[in-house]
Amino acid sequence: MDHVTHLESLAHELEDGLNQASSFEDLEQLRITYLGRKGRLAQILDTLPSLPKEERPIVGQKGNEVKNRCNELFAQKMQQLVQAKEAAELAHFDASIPGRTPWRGSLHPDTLVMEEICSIFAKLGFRVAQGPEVEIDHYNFESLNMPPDHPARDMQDTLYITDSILLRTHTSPVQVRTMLATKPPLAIVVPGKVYRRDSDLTHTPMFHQIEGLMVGHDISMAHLRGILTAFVQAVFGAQTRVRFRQSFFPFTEPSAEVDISCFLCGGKGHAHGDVCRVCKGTGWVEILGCGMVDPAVFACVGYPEDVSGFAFGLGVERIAMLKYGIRDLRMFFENDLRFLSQF
Ligand code: 2NL
Repeated sequence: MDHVTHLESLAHELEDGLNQASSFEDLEQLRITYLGRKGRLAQILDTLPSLPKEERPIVGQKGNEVKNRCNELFAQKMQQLVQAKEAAELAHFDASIPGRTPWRGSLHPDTLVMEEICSIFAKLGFRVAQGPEVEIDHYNFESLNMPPDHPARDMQDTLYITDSILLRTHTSPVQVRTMLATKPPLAIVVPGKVYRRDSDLTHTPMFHQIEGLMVGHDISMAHLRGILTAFVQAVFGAQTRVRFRQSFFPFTEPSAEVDISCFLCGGKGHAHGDVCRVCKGTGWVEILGCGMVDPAVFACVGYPEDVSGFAFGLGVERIAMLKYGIRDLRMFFENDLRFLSQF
């Protein structure tokens, strides 16, 4: 057989071989056999120098043709095998299997309660104000009718940074700052962290408070009662009743503590024959402290004598414990995801 016929039959043999091939390994074997450095094509072309001079270009040209044809056949087969592999993988892929649900974050109960309460007061016309947690003695105590020798200062164990700089013990200094910067009338709520030198089962050195302040002409205790009633009914339901008990705070006169009718037993004091666990049988639950702003506070911020106003303060953790039935205050500060992810 002459070289040209030999080369032509090479391509046909490769085609037959490729038709039999079923894997990438088969393909590689064929490539080595036909196109490798010592493969069948190379073997034929290696004899080129020994051919008569006039045959060399013809055989050389044929050799190139066959080489190109073989490369084409390999490329085709390669594409077929890749497609077959992808099809086989797709046959195992079940698009109906549900995906893994990503882990989602959730808001801390303190955050939820502060956001809910602030949005209720926003609808009642209050603005939200915030201020520093590191305060000066003057804004935290003096301006609030508690001079250095005032016995009320002992009521709060304070965390001092220097003689006159401290961690705020309530959010009231933010109201003082707001009054110094704003003329009356004014209505604000102030949510935030507060600090006390106190740590046991029911007290933590840091906790959260929301205070409210409304100042204007002829603001009375009736406005206070109306606003607080709207507020507790928004949080605990429209059937909730409020009761004022006389109390004392250095910065308000008169002062009161506010109870709401128990949201669990509806004020009956018992449920299913048992003493109600929320109100302990009294039918009432203490919710916040409040009062009419003492004129000494207005004097301190330079407000005119003819304004009046009310203020109130509540503990956020206390409200969250009542609202979500949380029994242990320590849960709020342990950052246990089993607790936090429930909200
Ligand atoms: C409570 C009681 C209260 C205030 C806070 C206040 C603020 C200014 C002026 C007058 Cl600037 N009062 N705040 C008034 C009464 C009660 O908090 O038991 N909080 C947990």
